[in-house]
Amino acid sequence: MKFSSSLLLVGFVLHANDVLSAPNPDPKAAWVRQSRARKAASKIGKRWSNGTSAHPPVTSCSENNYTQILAPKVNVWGGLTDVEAASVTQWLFAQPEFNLTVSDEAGEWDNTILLVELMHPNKTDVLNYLDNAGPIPDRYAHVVLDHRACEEPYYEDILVGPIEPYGIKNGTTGWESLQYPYTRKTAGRVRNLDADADDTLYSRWIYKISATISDITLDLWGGTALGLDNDTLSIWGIDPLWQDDGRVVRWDAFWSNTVDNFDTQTLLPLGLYFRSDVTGRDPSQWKFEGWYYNGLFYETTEAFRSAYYTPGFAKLGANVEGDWARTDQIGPVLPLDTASPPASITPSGARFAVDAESKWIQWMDFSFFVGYQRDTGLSLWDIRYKGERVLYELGLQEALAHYAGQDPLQSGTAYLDSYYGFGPYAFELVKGYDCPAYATYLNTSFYVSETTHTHLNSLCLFEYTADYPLQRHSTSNYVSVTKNTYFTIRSVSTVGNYDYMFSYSFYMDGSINVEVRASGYIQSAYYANNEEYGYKIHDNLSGSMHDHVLNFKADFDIQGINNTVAVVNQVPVSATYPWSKGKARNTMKLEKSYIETEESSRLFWGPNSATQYSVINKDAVNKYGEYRGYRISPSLGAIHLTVEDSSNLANAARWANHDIQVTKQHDTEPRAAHAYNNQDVHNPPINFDAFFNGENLTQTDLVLWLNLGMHHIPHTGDLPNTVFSTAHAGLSFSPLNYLDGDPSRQTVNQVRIDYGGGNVSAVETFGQEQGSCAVEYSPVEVDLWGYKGDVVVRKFPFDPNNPYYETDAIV
Ligand SMILES: *[C@@H]1O[C@H](CO)[C@@H](O)[C@H](O)[C@H]1NC(C)=O
Ligand SMILES: *[C@@H]1O[C@H](CO)[C@@H](O)[C@H](O)[C@H]1NC(C)=O
Ligand SMILES: *[C@@H]1O[C@H](CO)[C@@H](O)[C@H](O)[C@H]1NC(C)=O
Ligand SMILES: *[C@@H]1O[C@H](CO)[C@@H](O)[C@H](O)[C@H]1NC(C)=O
Ligand SMILES: *[C@@H]1O[C@H](CO)[C@@H](O)[C@H](O)[C@H]1NC(C)=O
Ligand SMILES: *[C@@H]1O[C@H](CO)[C@@H](O)[C@H](O)[C@H]1NC(C)=O
Ligand SMILES: *[C@@H]1O[C@H](CO)[C@@H](O)[C@H](O)[C@H]1NC(C)=O
Ligand SMILES: *[C@@H]1O[C@H](CO)[C@@H](O)[C@H](O)[C@H]1NC(C)=O
Ligand SMILES: *[C@@H]1O[C@H](CO)[C@@H](O)[C@H](O)[C@H]1NC(C)=O
Ligand SMILES: *[C@@H]1O[C@H](CO)[C@@H](O)[C@H](O)[C@H]1NC(C)=O
Ligand SMILES: *[C@@H]1O[C@H](CO)[C@@H](O)[C@H](O)[C@H]1NC(C)=O
Ligand SMILES: [Cu+2]
Repeated sequence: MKFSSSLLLVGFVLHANDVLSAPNPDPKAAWVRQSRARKAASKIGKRWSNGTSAHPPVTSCSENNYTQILAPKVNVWGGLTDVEAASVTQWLFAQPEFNLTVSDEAGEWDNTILLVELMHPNKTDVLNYLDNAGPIPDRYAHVVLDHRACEEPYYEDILVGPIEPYGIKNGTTGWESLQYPYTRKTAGRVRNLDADADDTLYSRWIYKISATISDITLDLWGGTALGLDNDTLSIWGIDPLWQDDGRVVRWDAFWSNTVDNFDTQTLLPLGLYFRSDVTGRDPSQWKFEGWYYNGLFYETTEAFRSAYYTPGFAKLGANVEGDWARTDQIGPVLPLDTASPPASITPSGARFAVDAESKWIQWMDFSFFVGYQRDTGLSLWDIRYKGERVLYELGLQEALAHYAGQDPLQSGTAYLDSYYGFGPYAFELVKGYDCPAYATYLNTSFYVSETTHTHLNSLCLFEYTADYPLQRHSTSNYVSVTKNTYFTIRSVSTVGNYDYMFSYSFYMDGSINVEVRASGYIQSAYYANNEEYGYKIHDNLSGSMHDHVLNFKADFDIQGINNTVAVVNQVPVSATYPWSKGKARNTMKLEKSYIETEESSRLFWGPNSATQYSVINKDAVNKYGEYRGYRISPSLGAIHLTVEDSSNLANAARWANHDIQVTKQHDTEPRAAHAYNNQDVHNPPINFDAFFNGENLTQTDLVLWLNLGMHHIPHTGDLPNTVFSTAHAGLSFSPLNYLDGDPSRQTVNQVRIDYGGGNVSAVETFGQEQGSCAVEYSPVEVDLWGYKGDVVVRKFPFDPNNPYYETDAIV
């Protein structure tokens, strides 16, 4: 027999509408039915709980069945349906002015579609829909075209729509250049520096250069990089390309190839670099501009060659793959390590409700919608606490990894990862490893090359009980303790060598945490001369220093849209008081102020954590007259970029140099960065600086732009992979005078034990049910052989019935 508490819940679907407003059917009744069902389940469970009787094998302890629910409103951030995406794609191909070629058949001189996804509607329209029963905002597709059938290739952002239900209707649908979300008003176009990257760059440029020194590469490393099957070396370089003085300049470097399936290449730099001016699309106009090796720059190949063959020339050793670079188990097995470690279970099944179709989630007193985009991946919308909106939007904007080094490759590297996109690389999560085995998983989708790829099980939802209580107190006659159970939604994006884990967690005390962790392979540097930029971490390897800075948008709406940022500073003072008889006392006090305008709204966390920032509403006071608000503080360490006025980035990441920045909300400023900011760093589509134009920030709709990250100086412990335990950062949003007391007192998952004289007189468990299930631990519940990778559905021609499996990689 296989019983399941949550199985008993199957059959009723809660309408959130009902929960939130409509009286019929009675929402309470629904929850009562649910709780009866749970009670029944736990009774059945108790039959098996004494552990002595034989019980059938069950898996109910890891049951992940959530309560099915219907979202109160359409998820206006949820993405296009397959039919919508297919009809927009078909419509685009029917417009002669775009001159489009199907991606699979396109070369470097053809126009293609890069993106078709749902355009987020304007906040005003959404609030009218959510709060005032206004109409659902019109749906538009955000389309990115890659115009390459021209001398000066460019990306173009356009809007297509409105999209009628079930797709496009000829005649009513049109397109327009998308400009309003960008600070640069140039017809929604950004130049494309990578149009020739696929074939021309390598076959006609890079391999020709490496061929000129293949004698040297063979002598130094016993290999070549010529674009042949027997290559044992690879060549790649800086990102973004140098864009100074109207020129486009690359620095490339040689790397050893991996020798097996492990993704070790970023650990295998060889220390030889070359510079090319690749301005324009005509390779005959490109210029080779020199070699750099072991601290010396050679302007010509002849100069390098003649130095190389001069007696006494120092030939540096290679970085060579070995077990040190592979992630598999290595070394003696630790004591008892082959035994199974502790695992968490959910004795009453999942305690949350999900509309899997609309991606609307309810846990305890929280609810939110899930959004998903190519550039930035997971985002959360309309986050409500106790029925009231706290955040309109919360999500990643951009992630920067800024390197430094004496060599041009490290010095020139400053990845802006939304260029690659967090959506396309949010791969399937590994059950029981990335998230608890009992977690609930949702799929995410993104558009690529006339298909929609679905990452199966790429979002996980779960409750977890922390290893420490939320509250406790002991006295001589009682002890009171509360469990710290929280709810998390998580995704992991592997953008190239790095794996970013994003977790949004909700707590019983009303707080919301944002956490980022980084793992995967570091991008390392060749050791020579890099002592001031990292540690020597292997034979010829330097752990190249870099800053990870990740920008998040937090559009708070505390008790309405009109809010103010309060600053409370704790300062040391020398003060006299009426009772101190004229004698000054060295003590401390609070300095309270508000952020007045955008002239003073780019802020840092204060030294000694002595500055409290909060978003408050001056028109909403609690019963003691204090402004209700949410406090914003780092929970795991939050940093900004060390580099000032980066030579690599210029205006492309002006968001990175502060910790917390506040602007007035505008539909024209929905994002801190554009995915193609790295294509034109001096004049990017979105220059964050332009958001700051002195606007008044008193009791108006505010957006906070918050940076998370780490100063990463890799050490030997980053080999083979960086570990999530140290590469992490977090922010906490917690209620500040928001309620009249601590909301966690509402949970029944606490206990009070009265005792005295060695005896317990009462154990108060507040009506908790002892959820029970038979624990017969059997890892078959997590079927790791069920891991699949991505599902792809072709959009042009639309072929919804023949999905296939294919997972893209990124180099
Ligand atoms: C354990 O539970 C079984 C089934 O309910 C019952 O028959 C048995 O008496 C119980 N044993 C003890 C020691 O309580
Ligand atoms: C979860 O519930 C669904 C019905 O909503 C049911 O079909 C399914 O078998 C349940 N899954 C498990 C693992 O109990
Ligand atoms: C359309 O694109 C093709 C390449 O796909 C190009 O050869 C042709 O010149 C383009 N036509 C126009 C009108 O730009
Ligand atoms: C959204 O707001 C922008 C800026 O005000 C405006 O240009 C645009 O037309 C709006 N979009 C819709 C669909 O109303
Ligand atoms: C719209 O027009 C295109 C040609 O311009 C045609 O191929 C397509 O079938 C039409 N679609 C509908 C829904 O009428
Ligand atoms: C690689 O292959 C090419 C031709 O296929 C051959 O000429 C060359 O010698 C080979 N290189 C090495 C290092 O084996
Ligand atoms: C590179 O590593 C080799 C050992 O693999 C060592 O002999 C050599 O000295 C190293 N070179 C440098 C510059 O550290
Ligand atoms: C995820 O996609 C798979 C394959 O299309 C589907 O079977 C599954 O039901 C989806 N999961 C959810 C939660 O929608
Ligand atoms: C917000 O404040 C502005 C003035 O700054 C006011 O015009 C507007 O009505 C307020 N909105 C709400 C929803 O209170
Ligand atoms: C900002 O607006 C508020 C309310 O409208 C006003 O009291 C305050 O003086 C303004 N601040 C500045 C710096 O203009
Ligand atoms: C505690 O219990 C013991 C017996 O179990 C009894 O002798 C003693 O008096 C009790 N003490 C108090 C303070 O009730
Ligand atoms: Cu790092």
